[in-house]
Amino acid sequence: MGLKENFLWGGATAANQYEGAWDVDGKGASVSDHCTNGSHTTPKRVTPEFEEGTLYPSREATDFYHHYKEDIALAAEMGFKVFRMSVNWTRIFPTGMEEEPNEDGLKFYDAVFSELKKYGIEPLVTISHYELPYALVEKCNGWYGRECIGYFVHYAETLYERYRDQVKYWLTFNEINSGTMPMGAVLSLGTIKDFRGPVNEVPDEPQIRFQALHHQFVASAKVIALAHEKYPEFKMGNMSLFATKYPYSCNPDDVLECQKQMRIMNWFCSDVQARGYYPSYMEKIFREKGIVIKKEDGDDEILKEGTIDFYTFSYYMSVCESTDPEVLGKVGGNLVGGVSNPYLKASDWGWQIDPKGLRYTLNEIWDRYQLPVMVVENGLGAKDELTEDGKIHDDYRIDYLKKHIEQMKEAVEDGVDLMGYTPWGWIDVVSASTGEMAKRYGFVYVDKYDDGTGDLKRRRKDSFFWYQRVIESNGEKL
Ligand code: BGP
Repeated sequence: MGLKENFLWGGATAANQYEGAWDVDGKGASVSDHCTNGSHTTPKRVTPEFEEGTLYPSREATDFYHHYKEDIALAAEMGFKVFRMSVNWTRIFPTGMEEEPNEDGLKFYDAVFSELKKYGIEPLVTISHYELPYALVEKCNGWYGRECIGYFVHYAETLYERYRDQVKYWLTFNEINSGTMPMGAVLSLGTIKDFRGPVNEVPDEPQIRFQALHHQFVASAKVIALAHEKYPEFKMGNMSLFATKYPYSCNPDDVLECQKQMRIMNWFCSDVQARGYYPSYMEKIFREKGIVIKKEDGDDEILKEGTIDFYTFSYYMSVCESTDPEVLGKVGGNLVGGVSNPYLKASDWGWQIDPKGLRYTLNEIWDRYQLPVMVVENGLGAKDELTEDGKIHDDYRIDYLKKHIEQMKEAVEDGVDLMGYTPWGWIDVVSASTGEMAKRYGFVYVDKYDDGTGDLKRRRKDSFFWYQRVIESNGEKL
């Protein structure tokens, strides 16, 4: 059977981690621009004012802004059919609140899309990927403020009108469900008014986060409904961070706990976005957490009208859930909580590698929604070494991706309607969780380092040539 003939092979990036040029041609500051660098052991910090002498890695990132032609040529050389990117909200509306868009910002994406077209590469655009205007944090505590909905709709409409002939595939919010976790308050929801400090010390405020998420659901549904009404050629997707969970043991208590955590973390947001209403299981969970969602008249209708056409997600790892205090005390989890799985190995950043989990997840998603699915992020963040002759032998990355593609193919055999695959950070970008450059995912190496040095030269890693062959053979030659 194999993958579809028109399978969308490509790679993924986000403006805040890739573009740089943070204050060029009228761009305003986003939440990411206010984040310092960190590492696996030292969390990055948010600073409301910019500190003299501190490194803010998103500012230059790996400078797609000035390298887009070269980078798109590299993507084309690998045979990309699709190019996942995001638009930097503050390049179009520097504070998020302007009436008129910044023409220079719009022109940049005109140029990017026409370059992609030159090579027959389809853009896949995330409208909001951790790039909330910082001015909206100050004005209304980010997405906690209902007025964000209006600003976002105006922004999305501006993009639709301008790029209607260039862009067909859109995702509304990157990893919208990261707002269910405390750390989602920073990059995803921007509910950090007056907060300063390490990102892992951001206060855990479920009432605020889930209210902010409600505003994102309404905003997402509004722009999806608008697209369906005015731009019927558009295909609109969600984007969820899928952190697959297994019960740590077959103790029914663990199984039930796992089901609950799967619902809160992995299903809740996409249930709303795919089905058009809040799932009934959340009522009890909200009660337990003392959360009351304030809805306005008409919100329920909006959610119903704005459901997605296809389902996308990021997949890096899985984790286990346990109720046993002894296990909980002994076995640490990873970024997404839980406890680690004794059958799996982890990356240097503690993310547990689980290719079969991808097959399992694809099947679960397909069974639940019966919508076309796309894996829009996956990959191994690892330290790469440059050899003396400027090569990067990243066989560990090839091994990771190969095993995940194998499992995607199994899922297709299982009957999943899989549209495409865009591994994360196909070219090295700044890490979202730590702000590091050392955590690299790319097929293309960028000479840029954690102290801010580097001349931004691009180099093809071994995985570059491997992926080129994978695409050429439509996934047959792994
Ligand atoms: C996802 C984000 C991306 C990306 C990726 C890898 O959560 O959508 O923006 O960065 O994870 O994470 P990290 O960069 O922290 O390794």
